[in-house]
Amino acid sequence: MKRIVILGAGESGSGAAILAKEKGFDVFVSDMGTIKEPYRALLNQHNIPWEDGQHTESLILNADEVIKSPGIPLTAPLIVKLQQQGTPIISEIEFAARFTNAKMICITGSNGKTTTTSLIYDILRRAGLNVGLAGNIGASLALQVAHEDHDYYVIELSSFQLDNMYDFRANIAILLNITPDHLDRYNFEFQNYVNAKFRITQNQTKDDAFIYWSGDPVIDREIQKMSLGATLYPFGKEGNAAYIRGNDLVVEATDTLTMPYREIAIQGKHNQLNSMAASIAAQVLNIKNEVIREALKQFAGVEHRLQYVATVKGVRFINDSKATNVNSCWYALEAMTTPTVLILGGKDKGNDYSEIDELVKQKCHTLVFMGLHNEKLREHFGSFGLNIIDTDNLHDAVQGAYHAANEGDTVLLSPCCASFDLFTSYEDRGKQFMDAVRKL
Ligand code: UMA
Ligand code: ADP
Repeated sequence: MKRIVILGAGESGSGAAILAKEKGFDVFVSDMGTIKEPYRALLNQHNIPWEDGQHTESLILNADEVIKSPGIPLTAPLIVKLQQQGTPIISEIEFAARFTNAKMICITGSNGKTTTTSLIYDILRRAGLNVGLAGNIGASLALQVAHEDHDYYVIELSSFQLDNMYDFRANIAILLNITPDHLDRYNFEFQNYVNAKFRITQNQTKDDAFIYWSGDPVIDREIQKMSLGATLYPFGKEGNAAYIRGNDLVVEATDTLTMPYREIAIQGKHNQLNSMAASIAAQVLNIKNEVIREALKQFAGVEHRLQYVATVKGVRFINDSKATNVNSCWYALEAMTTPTVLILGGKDKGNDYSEIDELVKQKCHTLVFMGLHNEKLREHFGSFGLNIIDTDNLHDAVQGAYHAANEGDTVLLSPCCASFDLFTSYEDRGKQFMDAVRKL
């Protein structure tokens, strides 16, 4: 019997273990940390042997194939050892896809994945399709394939998941943009990260669609270098499969849809692009324009992404906690229409803040640093002549921002950084921010 070892028993690994067990493999799960209770219970319920607190090499190096959780870096010593001895290492998505005939609609990019994935999922559900939402969002693909397989999956793919995908084929692949992120996982080489993103196109044929933002210089440069098998649907420029003409969003991938972009519920330039990508995917799937139009009008967006929280004594508070890199903060600042107090900081992933210099100078009068290591922020923004408030906790950051703001201003939490220095996740950071604002 083929032995499959699963490394990491979070959402991804526990789902993969259950699917592997149900498909009759000899399964073993190993987690370096402590397996969280719900996942531990799931493994026990399915009689799957596991260990935590260590990776016992003698139980792992004898695997025929390893499924690696996306949070484990490729440079982890055990992964290097497995690679050296030639053991195939795949991602949970690669594994799960072997056991379903569903159509795969996959979304990647540095920013906008969750928003676009959720919007496409919403459109497909409105169209009455039997669809699952998976990947870097919600329940793992593997668990859904094991227990409630669907006809379509809308899958958000992170570069970490793409890293270990080889034979997987996306029927529709969307690449929204590529800007520096997660460089700490890519040997601080941007090209390594770019290559991971482009894996979304591998194995595509002309029957498949590749939807991408034509305004992105990195995507544009890479496409010139490659020969892509898929039918191409660029968006963003007049004449593309979707673009802005005057005050209208125009989508003409397989049909023609025109609607005033003011009617799109999620606002901001970045959301126009996300809406274009989603609408093209929907047209390629032959979904009626009326359905797409209604979804665009009603889709409320996703929490922690430019989410309005409250107005306190004339000061608007916006929670953009999911802005975990510099480019997403750029779009948030770009969407600001009032003087702004920006709260930023956290776990720096090798950030280059110069991308937001101009917008910070144009729109912000105060910067509030919120993190355990604010030195890099102080060094970068210290000479801008702005009011700077240096904090190491959320309470002080919110209080400081509130007192620095004038009536009519906006306080924007858009941190450019991961949250793991002070919070358990970006959701935790966003929730704590909203709670603190509501208590003002
Ligand atoms: N672990 C080891 N050995 C190690 C390191 C970690 O065993 O060397 C263990 C940990 O102790 C832990 C488990 O691995 O128990 C966690 O694995 P994981 O970090 O891969 O987390 P999962 O719960 O499996 O969630 C993963 C994705 N997480 C990451 O990529 C970090 C989830 O994306 C995804 O929803 C889920 O699989 C299902 O596919 C989250 C995420 O933060 C949302 N993604 C990153 C992002 O959006 O920036 C990419
Ligand atoms: P991801 O899943 O790729 O992290 P999200 O949809 O969760 O993307 O959005 C993350 C952050 O990026 C939010 O702060 C959001 O306002 C911003 N954002 C959303 N779409 C885009 C886009 N197309 N380009 C740049 N920034 C975006």
